[in-house]
Amino acid sequence: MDKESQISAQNDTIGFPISFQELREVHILYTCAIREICAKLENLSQEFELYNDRNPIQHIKHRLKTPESIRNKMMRKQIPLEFGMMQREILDIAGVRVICSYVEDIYKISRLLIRQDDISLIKKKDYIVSPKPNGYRSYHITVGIPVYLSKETKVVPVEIQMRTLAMDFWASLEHQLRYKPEMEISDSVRQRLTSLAGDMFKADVEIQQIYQEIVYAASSSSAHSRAVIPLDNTPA
Ligand code: 0O2
Repeated sequence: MDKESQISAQNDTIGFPISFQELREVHILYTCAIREICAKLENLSQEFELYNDRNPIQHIKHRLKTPESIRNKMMRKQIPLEFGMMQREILDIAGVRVICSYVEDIYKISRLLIRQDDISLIKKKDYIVSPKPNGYRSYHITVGIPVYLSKETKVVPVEIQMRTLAMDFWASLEHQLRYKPEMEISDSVRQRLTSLAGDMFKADVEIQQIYQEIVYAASSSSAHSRAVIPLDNTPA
């Protein structure tokens, strides 16, 4: 399918009138915003690596929310199915997922990102400090980032989900299980999943402590003279 028919096919599933031109503009705008955020995250990660001899970001994924998923969310939240309402109310059309090595890296990287002059914090949900009842843990921030076009500048929202490898392992598999329509998840399986999320968080805490002990031992020995950027877990 060529790009033009792909966009018109998506248009059929969005559920409200939107011109081909508008759809293309949205696509370009949100894609640019994702690119800007990814570049900023990669820059921060590289600088961090220079001073700490390790990469705080394991990998970065991104996606544009599908028209079907946008429509479902608008219907679920009883948002009128209009183009303007979509732009105003749906703040996760552009999504970036950042998988970090340690819990402390999540807070460090998010703080460094938010304090950049052209970034505005729109909202923050800390599911690490306050996990969801099912055990889901992740740090979500929605930021506004300017996209400079030839005739105007638009501030575009991007939802950034930050997690450790363990949190991502759990969330990815739980998401797969939840969306298998042929499978009914029993209460006991739900409880096992929730308990597993807790165990994985314990592993996150333990591995971070091991890391900190190793760094502390290395920095107090005279052989290790490089300065290590101090880290803390204070949420942004
Ligand atoms: P997809 O396909 O990931 O885009 P809000 O936007 O804040 O008004 P919302 O969307 O409920 O309301 O926000 P929230 O709670 O921050 O969750 C948004 C996203 O977090 C979800 O996107 C998931 O990616 C992830 N998430 C939240 N809770 C869970 C969970 O219990 N398990 C898993 N695996 N992921 C979760 P979407 O909208 O589901 O879709």
